[in-house]
Amino acid sequence: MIDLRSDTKTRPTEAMRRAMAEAEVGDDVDREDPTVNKLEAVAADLLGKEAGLLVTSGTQGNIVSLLALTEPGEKLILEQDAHIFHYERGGVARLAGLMVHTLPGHYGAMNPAEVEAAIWAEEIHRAPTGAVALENTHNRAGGTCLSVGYTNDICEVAHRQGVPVHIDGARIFDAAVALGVEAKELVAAADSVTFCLSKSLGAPVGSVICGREAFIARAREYRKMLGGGMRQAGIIAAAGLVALEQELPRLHEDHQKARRIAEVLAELPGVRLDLATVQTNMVLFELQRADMTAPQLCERLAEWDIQARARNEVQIRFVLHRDISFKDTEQICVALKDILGAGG
Ligand code: TLP
Repeated sequence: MIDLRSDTKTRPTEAMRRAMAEAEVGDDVDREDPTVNKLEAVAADLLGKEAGLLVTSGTQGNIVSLLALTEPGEKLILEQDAHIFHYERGGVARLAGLMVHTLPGHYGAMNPAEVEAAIWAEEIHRAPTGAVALENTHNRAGGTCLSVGYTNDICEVAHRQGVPVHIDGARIFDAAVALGVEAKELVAAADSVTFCLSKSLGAPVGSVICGREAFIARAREYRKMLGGGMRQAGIIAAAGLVALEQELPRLHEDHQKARRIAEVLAELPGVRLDLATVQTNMVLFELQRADMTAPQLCERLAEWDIQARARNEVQIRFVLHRDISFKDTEQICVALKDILGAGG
């Protein structure tokens, strides 16, 4: 099966499995796991931050970061389509006691002036703003990138009022590759960043939070509180190290595959696709046809051994990743032309 549902679907490579089997391990709760320590140092170095912290998932990375940056009762400013808002079980409200203030975005980017206005001045009636969170790449916008300049602008606006900025960088390296910059430039002005080993990087488990030493020390406590102290976690970290070494250099290939599919799709009848959103490894489009809904298209693709998932009756997201080859990509294009070529 060719699985377009998510880049979370990848299986670990042979090199990852070997590294996991051979990993030197220890008790990470006591910071005795050399492989975890190495991954955290490598990650921090890649992102230009003082320290790193391995966590179980992107969701845990975001909640731990926000717990460490904020106090209960404060406000979290988010783009209205943010993953934290839509897909993380409302953890920021339940676990961190944060009130969410969402703002509209353009390709996932909030207007800095609106962010500035949303950071309420200290006043007896107002909840203080605890943090602003950005998402790069932006999942629901179709994998779009936030530039260095934009990120710096938001951080400047927030920092001027003493508010920290967290970046949900689940796919930050995809943004870096697509923008032709170093990932550390994209997060330099932010206080914390989470990136995922288990998305486009293809590792089986794990995410890493990076930031200043003092922030990471606090985050480590919250990770423990949430049950994320994983003991001999070097088994997981070993695959993460391989991912950073071997998968980072090939992320651009996933972007080429997404582009190829998007260009084919955009020409087909009843497909609404904004090619400007196709910046990384995702293809987000709508099917506006009398003869077929988005879930029905997924059913037809299954007949070609292609798995895809509709977001609703009209919208579909394809995600390209290491387990989909260029040959598979051509097969996807053939299937799409066959299924959607006629009618409309
Ligand atoms: N996204 C997954 C699903 O949860 C929808 C996907 O298939 O794209 N931030 C962003 C931007 C994400 O895309 C995701 C996962 C997360 C955080 C959460 O990561 P996990 O799944 O590791 O908790």
